[in-house]
Amino acid sequence: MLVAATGIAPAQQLPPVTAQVTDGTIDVPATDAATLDLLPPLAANHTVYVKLALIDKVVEIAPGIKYRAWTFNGVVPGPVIHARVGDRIDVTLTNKASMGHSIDFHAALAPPNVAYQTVEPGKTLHFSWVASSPGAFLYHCGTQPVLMHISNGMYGAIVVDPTQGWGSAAQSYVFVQSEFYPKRIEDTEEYSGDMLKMQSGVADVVDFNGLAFQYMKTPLPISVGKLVRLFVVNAGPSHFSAFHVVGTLLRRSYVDGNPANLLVGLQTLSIPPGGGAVTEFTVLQAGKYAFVTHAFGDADAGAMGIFLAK
Ligand SMILES: [Cu+2]
Repeated sequence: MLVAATGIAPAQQLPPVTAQVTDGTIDVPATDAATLDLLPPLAANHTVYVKLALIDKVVEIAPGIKYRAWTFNGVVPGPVIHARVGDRIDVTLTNKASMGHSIDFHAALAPPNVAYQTVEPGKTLHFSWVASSPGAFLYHCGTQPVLMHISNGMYGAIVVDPTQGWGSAAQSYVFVQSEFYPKRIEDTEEYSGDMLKMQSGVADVVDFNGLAFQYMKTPLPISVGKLVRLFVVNAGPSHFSAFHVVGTLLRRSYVDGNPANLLVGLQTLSIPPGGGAVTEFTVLQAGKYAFVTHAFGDADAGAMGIFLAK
């Protein structure tokens, strides 16, 4: 595939996107929540098979807070998808949940009413598209009300590598920032989403990768003097991320993850809801380096973690 200096393949090279809906559901292997901060390996044959089951699932969103989530494959965020420019993304979305859902890929050029149509329970949608632009992108459920479907856990990251790759890094991590608006369900220990809170935008829980404070409890290892690369996507639904690593500068950042969108020497990286970025840094001494959204109300609500440099 021919690619311009922007890293983007010309749209006229892309095949049209069609979709098929069939009756019945398929079995999809469960996703291990421990894999949600890592890039999976690339597909060997330039076709990435993405099989996602829509599942209602109770997940922990903050220590002790059990939330009745709507999920892609039983995890929040959904599985990390990894492709490179030119790869075909072959999507099968099978609905085992109690209501209709859909999937909207920010990395794709596709007619939304075709590819992002709502799939009713007991049905399966199939479509494919070709990744034409490198970056760190959001995917999410686009069924109305989108505010509620995103707030309830229906989002994930897709990373599209540029044709020349990202270059070597000692560590790479994927972060999806998001907010939750929980309300206790009467006579239970569980929570569900509160639409009024979602509309007000005052979140009780803000997190990286679906669980508030998880990387405070389990710091992520990095190596002194070696490049660290982060793929950061902001699912929102409503809060900006002011991504910041305490004790270093972000040496290079790519807005939405396209290397043509280079920013250097940032203290804080702004990532809008529905946006993404790739950012790189190095630390020069061993220690504990916190990462936060510098919107500190949100850090206080759980969007903070630790890199442990050795
Ligand atoms: Cu949904």
